[in-house]
Amino acid sequence: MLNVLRKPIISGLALALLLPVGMSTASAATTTEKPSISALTAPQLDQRYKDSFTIGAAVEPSQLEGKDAIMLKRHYNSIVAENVMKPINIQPEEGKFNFKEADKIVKFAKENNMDIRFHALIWHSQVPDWFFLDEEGNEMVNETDPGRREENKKLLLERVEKHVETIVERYKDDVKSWDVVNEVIDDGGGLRNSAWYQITGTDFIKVAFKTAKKHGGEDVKLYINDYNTEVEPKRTDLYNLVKDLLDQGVPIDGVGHQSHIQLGWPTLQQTEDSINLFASLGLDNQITELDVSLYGWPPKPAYATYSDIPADVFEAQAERYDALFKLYERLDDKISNVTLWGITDNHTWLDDRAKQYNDGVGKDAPFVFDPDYKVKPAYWAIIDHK
Ligand code: 9MR
Repeated sequence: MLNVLRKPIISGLALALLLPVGMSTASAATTTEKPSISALTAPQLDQRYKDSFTIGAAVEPSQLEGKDAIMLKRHYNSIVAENVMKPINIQPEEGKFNFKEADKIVKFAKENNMDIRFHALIWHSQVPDWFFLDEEGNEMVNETDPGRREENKKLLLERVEKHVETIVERYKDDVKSWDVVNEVIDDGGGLRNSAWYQITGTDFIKVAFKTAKKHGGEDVKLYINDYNTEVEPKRTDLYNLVKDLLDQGVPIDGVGHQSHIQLGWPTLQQTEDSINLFASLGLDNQITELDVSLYGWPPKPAYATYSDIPADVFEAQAERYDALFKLYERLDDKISNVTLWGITDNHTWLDDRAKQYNDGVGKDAPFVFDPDYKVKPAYWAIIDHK
């Protein structure tokens, strides 16, 4: 690793392609004479933003010890499970709840005074098949008889109720914010044509929110969570859905913007407009899964290893983080939490994505801490910015 990042020699075209619209290559080239110090003792990120919002990290239970645990205690005052609270892990078989791994995260958070986000009660992915099988074991989505379809719908909604009730009753005193439904809007527009939707229409969403509020009480904050909430047609479709549900009395408290973003996409203006749009409905906003990928879409070509990533790319990422956190801070009356989808660059789902598109070879680096637990230029950008 570089100890001191010096003014990079920038290939104009390469960098221009990576930068957010409106960001000049000249501004990205500013020297950041900031040392790559240990993140384990660097100034605390969560304290930097304590007057604005909490700062979270997504974790696996295996990350609750060693250096990752030190990082969590030092820089983050909120936590979310990257996987272990999803339906397939919590209720793999009907009626057989498995809270072992989820409990580890809750225990760690409580011992360290961290807020907990629950991710996610209902999702179309990482959900066991049994939810969608009828009493005879047939797939409900294939049922054509109207009477049986009604029965199936009733059964699935009962299952939603039981799943949500059991989990919320267990964690309601510990978990503040809940992703009640995740990714219900289709990328191309409209509702995602998931099994949940095919069998119940939008009733699964209504039942999930109502059940969570009924058992969680007024203090729990309930979110509808999705990615690409900044861009059309998703943003408008999510807005229309949320508005419609609110008009029907469905207890939604906020929108979770996953924010799996890139150096140059989406624009800051799109991000700001989206937060303001949902705030105009009286809702809170949370940035729930932030990572700033070094790549566009698809993520190729990718750097093979971390040390192949050029310094100017880290500088461009720092510019991006700087602009983003300035925006979040300016809108902090509308944003209560910013969660990064990982702790350091040594563990990110984006590596799998980079590998998938580059014949098994590829490394991404989306966070503000490097794989060796040192701070990156992006860290200095958001800890220091004026
Ligand atoms: O980071 C998660 C990864 O470990 C899992 O394999 C993947 C399974 O789909 O889910 C990832 O987290 C996703 C999150 O739950 C919802 N939004 C998108 C996230 C990245 O794929």
